[in-house]
Amino acid sequence: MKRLNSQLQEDGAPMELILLIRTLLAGCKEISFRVSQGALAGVLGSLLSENVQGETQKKLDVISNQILKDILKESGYVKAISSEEEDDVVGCHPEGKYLVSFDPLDGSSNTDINSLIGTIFSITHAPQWMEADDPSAFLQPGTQIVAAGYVLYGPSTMLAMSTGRGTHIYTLDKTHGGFLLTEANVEVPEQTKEFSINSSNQRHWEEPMQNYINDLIAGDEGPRGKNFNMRWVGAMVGDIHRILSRGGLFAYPFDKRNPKIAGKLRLLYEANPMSFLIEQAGGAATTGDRRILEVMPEEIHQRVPVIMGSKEEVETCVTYYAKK
Ligand code: AFP
Repeated sequence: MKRLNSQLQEDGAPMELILLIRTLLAGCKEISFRVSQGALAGVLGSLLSENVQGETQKKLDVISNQILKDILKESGYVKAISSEEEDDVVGCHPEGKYLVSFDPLDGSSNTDINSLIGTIFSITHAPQWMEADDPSAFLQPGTQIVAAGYVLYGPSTMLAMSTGRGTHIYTLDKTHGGFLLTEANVEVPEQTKEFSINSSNQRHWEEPMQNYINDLIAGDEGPRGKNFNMRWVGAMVGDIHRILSRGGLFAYPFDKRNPKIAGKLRLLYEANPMSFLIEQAGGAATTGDRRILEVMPEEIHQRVPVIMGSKEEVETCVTYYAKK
């Protein structure tokens, strides 16, 4: 079986990027180990502190953030990091070539029920003229991403990653500690009969999303003329992994409750890396109005509405927004 290193070289990734990815994944392997220990490790439950977005942090979030922060700071390849668990950009090595944005433990509320969680990351070049702790270095659209992926901590630990030459899936072989290629050049089916959305928020969505989901739920008695199935993991990594594996549409749309917040999911370390993976696998990712990867970030914790997955289904959903 092919190892991660060989695939990265085959995809033409520069050596320093390969070394950075390997460093990041060494951190993820440690997180994977801690996650698998569960309650035995004594790490589950809430810390009584809140992160910048006002959510209660779980202990594992804090530990995972610390693991990644430490390992990336020490590597020398990274100029700065931005993390869901850090209020501000963390400056690393002044000569580092790369910027890394990450959500150290996405879906962290799933930790207490022993369900899917994961680490999401994206890597861009670091502008050399900026100070290491300058947040504006991160204000680059997703089209500038040089590598992105997630590590899913599930029954097996899996990595989905792209350096811009297709999306590949690897599985962690815990016997020797390496990621082995288990699916090269993933292709998201263009059509689907499955969707993912937290429909408890339905009354707060804008009209186009209301109409679109109503038509899906109407099934073969409605305008779509076919029945759809629904799945919701509560962790974007889990839902996107399913969509990479068998197709589907994932949405976390704009919510009218707080018009100042454009959605729940964060652009830099959730929407962008997942859009990159989905597009590299032949799918599509949009806010409803435009391609997510072209959104120009205004701040590091920015949120965006997200609709992504099987290309034809995403395009169908967008037609409802066009009628707005
Ligand atoms: P947490 O990491 O705070 O659990 O949030 C997970 C997440 O950002 C994303 O991974 C899920 O798709 C989404 O939130 C779930 O949101 P709901 O709680 O509204 O279902």
